Amino acid sequence: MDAHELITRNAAEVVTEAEIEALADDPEGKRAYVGYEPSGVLHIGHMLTANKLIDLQEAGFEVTVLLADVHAYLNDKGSFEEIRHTAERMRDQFIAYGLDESNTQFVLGSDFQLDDDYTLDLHALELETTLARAERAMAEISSGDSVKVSQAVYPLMQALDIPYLGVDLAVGGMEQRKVHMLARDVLPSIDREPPTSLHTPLIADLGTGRGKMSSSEGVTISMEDSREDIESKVNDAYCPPTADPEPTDDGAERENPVLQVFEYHVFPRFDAVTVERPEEYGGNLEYDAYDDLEADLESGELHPADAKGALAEYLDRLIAPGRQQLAE
Ligand code: IYR
Repeated sequence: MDAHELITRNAAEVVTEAEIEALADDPEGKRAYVGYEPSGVLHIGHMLTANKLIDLQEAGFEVTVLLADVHAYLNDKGSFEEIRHTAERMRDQFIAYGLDESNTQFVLGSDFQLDDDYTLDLHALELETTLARAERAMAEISSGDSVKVSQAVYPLMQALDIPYLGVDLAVGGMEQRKVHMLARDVLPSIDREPPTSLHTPLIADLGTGRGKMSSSEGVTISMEDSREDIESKVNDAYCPPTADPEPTDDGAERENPVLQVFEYHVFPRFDAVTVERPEEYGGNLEYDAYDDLEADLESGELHPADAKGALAEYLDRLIAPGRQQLAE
């Protein structure tokens, strides 16, 4: 797979395509980053952007993981001391998950976001941004209903992190896109380049196929899950046997989260996937590519129960090192 393919595979969007092509032409030593509000234990949402960081490392990039302790504090996630403690646990989880340790720099937000220069630049961005724009940027990130001043500061700090960390590429889930668009608009006002960004897709809730999988609601997978937990969550997952999933009562679209987890979590990390089946049901199936598995599920060649059995097995393999690390 060439650098451009590694960078863009499974991305929901890149901004802009031309800027990504320039990075792909000479990826060696370029730096990409993702910021995470510390939560201690990795869940499947973290794993999705981490898979992209692993792709980028394979393409020649260096990677920064920002443990965004000040952002978590601004987003009302607990006392600063608690957040700092969980940030430390998170680092080891990312390494256990498969980020290349020799090529990953972990940075705490509070290591640079409280410096004088950063603070003055932040105030300059505050002068350039309306409250309405900051609020819009946070629509899919903020916790809590009422808008606090802290939530207007948050996206401006996230924008400023990009030049302060000296990164060439900002990576995040689609819920981060409005912050990155804000960054493109406001950073030139303080003589900084508009950043290039890449966004990963949102995965539907495992149980229902609706909305997005999240750690706070619905069913998710985390590094704390035992093999039995994974088996039971995957077994209960929504997985219609054909390409035409049942509509919801409100007519909203439903995704097939079992297929999405195969596509975004399993195939990027394994060269081939084996679905075990007893001989009387046709024996094992081997897949080198996600599309073939999807086609077989949709044609009925692959039964949802067999697909789920394989999914639990591969998810368990991805999670086992992190689970082990948590037990130490
Ligand atoms: N907004 C992210 C956390 C975050 C991301 C980046 I990229 C930053 O520079 C700072 C914070 C979240 O929702 O988890």
